[in-house]
Amino acid sequence: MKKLSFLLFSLIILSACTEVLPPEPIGPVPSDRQLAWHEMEYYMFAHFTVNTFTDKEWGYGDEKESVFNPSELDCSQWAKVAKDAGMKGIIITAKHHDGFCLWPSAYTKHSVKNSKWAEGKRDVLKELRQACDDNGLKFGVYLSPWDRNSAVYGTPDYITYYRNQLNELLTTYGDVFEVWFDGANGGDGFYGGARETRKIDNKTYYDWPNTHKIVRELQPDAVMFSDAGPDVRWVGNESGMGSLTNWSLLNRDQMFPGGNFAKILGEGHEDGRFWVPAEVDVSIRPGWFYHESQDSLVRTPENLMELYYSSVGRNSNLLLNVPPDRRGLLHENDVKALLAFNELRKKEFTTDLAKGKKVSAPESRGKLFNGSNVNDGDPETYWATSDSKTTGEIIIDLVTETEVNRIIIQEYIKLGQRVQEFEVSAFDNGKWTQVINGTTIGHKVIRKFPVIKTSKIRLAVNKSKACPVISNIELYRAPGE
Ligand code: FUL
Repeated sequence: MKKLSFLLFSLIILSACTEVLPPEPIGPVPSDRQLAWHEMEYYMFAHFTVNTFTDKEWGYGDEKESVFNPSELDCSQWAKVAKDAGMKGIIITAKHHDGFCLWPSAYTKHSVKNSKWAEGKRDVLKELRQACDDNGLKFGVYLSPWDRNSAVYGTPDYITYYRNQLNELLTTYGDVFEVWFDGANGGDGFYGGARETRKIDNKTYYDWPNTHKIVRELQPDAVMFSDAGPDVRWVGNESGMGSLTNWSLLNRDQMFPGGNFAKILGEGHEDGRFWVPAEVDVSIRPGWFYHESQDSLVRTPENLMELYYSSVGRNSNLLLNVPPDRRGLLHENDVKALLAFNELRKKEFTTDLAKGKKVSAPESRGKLFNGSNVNDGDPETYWATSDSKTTGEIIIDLVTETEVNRIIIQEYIKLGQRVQEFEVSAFDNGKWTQVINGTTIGHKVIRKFPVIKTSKIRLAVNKSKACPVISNIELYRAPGE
């Protein structure tokens, strides 16, 4: 009898302790550099090279350096626009497939140093770095692995060349937040005058693991992007569409840049062994580079808003390309669209209706993890259930009948991505009516629904890999229906 009561007593103490302990992480979790990247959400891609002047998308590699000659290049204009548009950084095509370098690389003649622009004395990267610093933006680089100018492309010497350039970029221009490795690889090109087709084996030629080591060593805080990570993955399309089901997890060890993985990349792997979230790269114009003929084809602010929902709203970051024109400026039409989109975005999310409202959760993991953590504005606090539960619900009491048509939900991803199915319901005429349902959440989902008038909103997690851990819920009444 004594033994039994001791056992019971120990059990009670144990369960009381686990009630107050945070949940254990489940599966892979983001690194600090990835967490910082998740926070960025929306930033600019700047495609700029000889193509801007030759009106091409893919330069052959035989372009004369003299064609690169912007008349009014002003990186501070790019950075000011990016900042005013609500973006957090700029990634520049330091070298695209044509091999022309926007910085005076010591390893090639094919760069700004031999252009007509300022008699070869200026450096786009240096100026952009400064402009980013002046405007509180982060700075990132795209360095095309495929180089249609290089005579040694396709041989082992090219890998040394590529790494030398990477080294230059990562040691000369200060902190880099993202290094972008493009998957387009091999084909025909100038190749130092050979003018031929060179095929490489995507899987082995670049010896990526050793290139990745260079980035880790020189810029430990930078994330690396490619079709297959290692830190950030391509979303599998260039049309701005994140996947509704989107795991930030990937079995990246079975993949490589330039492989045929587009279908997998949208959803990721539910059982993925690595944290490799998706980035949506898309252009504000039909092309990646500036073409005068596309001045009238710039996306509208409304269309950009749709892109925002289908990227940031689907647990992805949005890398929006805004190509500088032949003057070396962002074109007036693009600037207008970007700034108007920012205004739309502000109107869409003006007043968080959940803020300050009473939140109840029938299932909570003790006081530290109760429902009020989801609308306290603190991303470090969260609602969680006890470990024995993989479902749970949380109710926001809006007090009076309130119009709502948008919801933002965030998981506390430091403990892994968990939710597999959820639904949002509104209290209406004495009963709950489903408003939306969904699968994954992750860093963030933003969902639209037709305006409802309700006094209570409920988030129910119906399926989760382990106890649900929700850090934030916001509700809005956006203009329109
Ligand atoms: C692709 C490239 O071939 C395009 O030119 C562009 O740079 C895009 C972002 O990636 O793979």
